[in-house]
Amino acid sequence: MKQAERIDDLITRFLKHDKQALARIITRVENNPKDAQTILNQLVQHSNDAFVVGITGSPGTGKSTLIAQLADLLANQDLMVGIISVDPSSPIYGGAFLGDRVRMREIILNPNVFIRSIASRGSTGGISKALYDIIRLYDAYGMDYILIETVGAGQTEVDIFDLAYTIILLTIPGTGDNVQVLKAGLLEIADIFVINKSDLGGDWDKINLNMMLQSVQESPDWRPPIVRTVATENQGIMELYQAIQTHRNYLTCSGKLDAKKRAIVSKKLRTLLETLVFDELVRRYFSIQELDSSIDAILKGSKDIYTVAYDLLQPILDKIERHTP
Ligand SMILES: Nc1nc2c(ncn2[C@@H]2O[C@H](COP(=O)(O)OP(=O)(O)OP(=O)(O)O)[C@@H](O)[C@H]2O)c(=O)[nH]1
Ligand SMILES: [Mg+2]
Repeated sequence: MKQAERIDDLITRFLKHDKQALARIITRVENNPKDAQTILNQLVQHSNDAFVVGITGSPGTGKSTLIAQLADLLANQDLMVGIISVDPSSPIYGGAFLGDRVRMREIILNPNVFIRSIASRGSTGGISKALYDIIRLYDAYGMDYILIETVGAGQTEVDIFDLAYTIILLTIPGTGDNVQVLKAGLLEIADIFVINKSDLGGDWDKINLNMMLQSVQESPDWRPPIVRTVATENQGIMELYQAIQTHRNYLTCSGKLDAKKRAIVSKKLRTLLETLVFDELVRRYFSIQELDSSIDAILKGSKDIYTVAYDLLQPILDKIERHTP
């Protein structure tokens, strides 16, 4: 009972835009599934229709610097911005989001801006869940924009492609980074390209990127714009914001935004149900020994994995059938 009152109190403060309450609520949702259900259920009516933007690119391309500038621009228009940084697992970059980035430390003091990091160590499913929950909480809190930073390598970026409405890909001039982008299959997925560090060049990179885009896209109804920025000097940030607005309008008018939102909820609900149903079935019907001996049978080559799975499932289906009128 006491626990529930404390959650109510936290939610009251959360809805009054108390950043400390937001931080505590995120922690409660991350750490305790029961609290998560209570909290998220109490917040269902609250949504600000936040627009979710994913920003990805190789390490050091300037993602954090750019996000800080973009957040500043949005906050100055009286918009509220929630930032999520998915920390790369490499210890070299891990945790660097706030540490030595002066702009980031400034931006966090802005009352309209809130930052949260998620460690990408651990399972991909874990990041996906944390991202989904924080996005939902930011939206309920009243954020207008949610900006997610991930390094475009490994598994993590897949999650933002699933969850963000607009994907921005950062490259930098003259590093062959474009080739990496092409290899990673990011060209087809990005909605907006940014050539950051344009103080170091970028004319040729823009032409190059344009050619690459033409070769992969046959007749797109959205042609990704290429924006050149110097994040450290706050140059090109307004153009980037306009490009985001244009993409947002395109998604809204074409019905793709609603379709995307539906796909996100559908996928999330399915994953959740899979876990719940599986856990419940294991709890009710399987013994650890039974599962272990099935694994032994597969390893010994006496049964194939599909047969084992169906053999395990069939008695459960029979039982359910017998109980269904
Ligand atoms: N010359 C120049 N340097 C920049 C620019 N933008 C960012 N930088 C510098 O590039 C370095 C990396 O910037 P970050 O914003 O930390 O890059 P990041 O992509 O977030 O890096 P990780 O999170 O570690 O992957 C910093 O020293 C920035 O000051 C730019 O437009 N021009
Ligand atoms: Mg960063």
